[in-house]
Amino acid sequence: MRTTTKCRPHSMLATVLTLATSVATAWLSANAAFAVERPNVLFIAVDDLRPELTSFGADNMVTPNFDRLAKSGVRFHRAYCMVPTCGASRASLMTGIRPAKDRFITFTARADKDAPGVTTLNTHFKNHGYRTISLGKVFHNPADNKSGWSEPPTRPNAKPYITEQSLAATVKDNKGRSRGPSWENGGDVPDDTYTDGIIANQAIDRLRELASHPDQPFFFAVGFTKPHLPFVAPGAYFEKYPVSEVRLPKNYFPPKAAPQGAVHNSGELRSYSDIPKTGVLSEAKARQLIRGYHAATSYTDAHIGRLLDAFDELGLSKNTIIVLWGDHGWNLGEHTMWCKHSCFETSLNAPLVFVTPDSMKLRTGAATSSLVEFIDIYPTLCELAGLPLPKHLDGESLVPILKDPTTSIKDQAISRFKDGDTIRTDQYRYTIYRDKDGQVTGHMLYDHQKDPGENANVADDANYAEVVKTLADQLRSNMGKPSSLLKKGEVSKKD
Ligand SMILES: [Ca+2]
Repeated sequence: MRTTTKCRPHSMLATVLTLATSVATAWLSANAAFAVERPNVLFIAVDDLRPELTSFGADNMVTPNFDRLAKSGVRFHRAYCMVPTCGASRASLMTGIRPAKDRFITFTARADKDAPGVTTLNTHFKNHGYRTISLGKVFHNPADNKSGWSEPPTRPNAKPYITEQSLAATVKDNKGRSRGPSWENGGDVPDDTYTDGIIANQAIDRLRELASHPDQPFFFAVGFTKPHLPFVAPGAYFEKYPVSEVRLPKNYFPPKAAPQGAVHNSGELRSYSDIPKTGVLSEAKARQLIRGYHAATSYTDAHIGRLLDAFDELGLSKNTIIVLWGDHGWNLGEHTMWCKHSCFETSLNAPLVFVTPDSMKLRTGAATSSLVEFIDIYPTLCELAGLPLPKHLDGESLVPILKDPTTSIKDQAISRFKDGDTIRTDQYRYTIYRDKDGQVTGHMLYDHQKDPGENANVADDANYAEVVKTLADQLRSNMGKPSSLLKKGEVSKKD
């Protein structure tokens, strides 16, 4: 076990607030600490991006722009989403509060419905004089927390498919939605034939306009929509991944002794017209999907590159923080599973990068293996911008890690999905499943020192009995408390 250096930024801030005579004074004090007054924030979300990027250790990816961003800041190799599905992950991140069994459950979860009255991240910046803008997919539902933006959110949407072949293969799924193939090679078409090219065009225009008002700080959220299914991109991005070089995961098999239901049926993928409803996908189909996901990742990478080019050209790096996050992980055939929606590492680990202006004197070009959670993004941005921390926040500021990437601020990352609650520590991932009455229906433990692929559940191995007991206690005492058990006026907080 690695030695943990505990930092408690909440108490540091509390000290600042005690000494200050007003919030405004505290704000100025905190900013003075970073020598950038009211820094802008460029907040980049990427839908369904798993940490399979060159800068995160991949040897098979073409992601020069994610890597360029990662190398100019601090990249977090062990960042975990709170819930591995779009709406719930984003609602938790934007409120800064933990999910629970009755809060932030599904892909349609909304912050303003599940945590009414909570000051979201964008609202907090708006309340402190920032111009807050949402372009693309930020909250899952564009109507969520609408009042927290200075203007109505915009979400350009191109047609999902363009080829005759895809259009002919489009069918209605069991929810009545039109579903075409899981992937499409668009051939020789302009990049803005698809949505992320359009988002980038609009984001660049908006960035130029924002930069022309230097007296007005901004919080600009740009949400890219790929590599989320379907994996569509112009042909040039598919050509970066020759078919003959596409590899299946080493563990294209279910884990040994995993509880029933831990490996799901990849339901989200099954609704696409080229995917059989049940059964393990053929290796040929698996290779098509892997290639498509990689092509869609490189496609979005190119558009992040265009946005970064504009950012550099406008000279924004001197006073703008960039944070980039994928909203959760993605299974690309590991354990024969696809999509997210599970309590395995591949569903929960997602990319997180912070880039700060040079004058803040924080680290650049560094990687950290500290365990962090997406609820930590909100307090981190507050501290960097010198804003007071709302009392409801469950996370911790990551600034100590941005100063020294060997620092740890917490001993565990805790996530959940539906009936599963899961804890990741330095060495282990342990998950407990319960039925609706709270009775335990199964559990699984993976020893990452011996089994980083999570291929053998050892929860019932007598040699791990003490580990299981310790982790179950640690999970119980740190997981989010259900909203139904909170007292009036409380928002979340663990037990
Ligand atoms: Ca997502």
